[in-house]
Amino acid sequence: MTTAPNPAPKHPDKPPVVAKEKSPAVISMGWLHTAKFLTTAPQLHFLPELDVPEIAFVGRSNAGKSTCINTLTQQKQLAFASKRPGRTQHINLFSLGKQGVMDAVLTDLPGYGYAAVPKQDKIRWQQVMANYLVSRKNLKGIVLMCDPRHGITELDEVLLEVIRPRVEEGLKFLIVLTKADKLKKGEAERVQEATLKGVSKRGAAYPAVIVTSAEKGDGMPELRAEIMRTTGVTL
Ligand SMILES: Nc1nc2c(ncn2[C@@H]2O[C@H](COP(=O)(O)OP(=O)(O)OP(=O)(O)O)[C@@H](O)[C@H]2O)c(=O)[nH]1
Ligand SMILES: [Mg+2]
Repeated sequence: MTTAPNPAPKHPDKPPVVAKEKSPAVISMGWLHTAKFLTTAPQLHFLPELDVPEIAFVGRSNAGKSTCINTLTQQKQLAFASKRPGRTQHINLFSLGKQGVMDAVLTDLPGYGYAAVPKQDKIRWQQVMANYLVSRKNLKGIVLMCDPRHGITELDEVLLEVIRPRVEEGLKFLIVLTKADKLKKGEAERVQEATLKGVSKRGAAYPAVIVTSAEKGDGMPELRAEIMRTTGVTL
């Protein structure tokens, strides 16, 4: 009896599929993409008390806070951004978490230093912000956003003093230089170094300074990973 030769296998053995480890940049990008509007309030005492870590974005008006939140989360209109300074006038919270389970919150705060705002409003906003930064219990990190063409301004220094006690107690503090696409080549590194030197001279806890561009995406993977690390969320 003759036996037919074995037919060639239709699917020659493939190497086993080894699941690739996802990098912190990829994991944090997916996580931040889950951001949803949670609530808005004119003052701290109207906000719900939460027990998940919160990261606040602060800085001068027009520095690029709302735009940065949209870029980090890859959502075009989550936070209201505008050419007109003074666009954000409330404390806005955005929840993060997979499968609808909130595990952290991002906060977009009104900017300070906008000249065209009446003095009374300016004082009120500054008090709202200072009160939030000093008293919000679940606040785990502050991201100070600065336009590198202005650097750290006097008003930013006032903010540094307001948050100093909390930073000394262990609150994470990051400086983000925005709009890097508006700088000439090499200038970003120079401003980054000068900012670091300036801040550490003032005795603030040594912060990381990240250079970003919402236009080009520079620095976003680094900032996403840093935010996720600060919240302590692991996926
Ligand atoms: N070229 C460039 N423009 C940017 C970048 N980030 C923000 N902008 C622009 O800067 C302007 C202000 O941005 P916003 O995000 O509204 O600034 P904000 O800090 O939230 O301002 P307030 O809400 O007033 O405190 C807008 O016209 C943005 O398009 C960036 O990385 N590159
Ligand atoms: Mg804004």
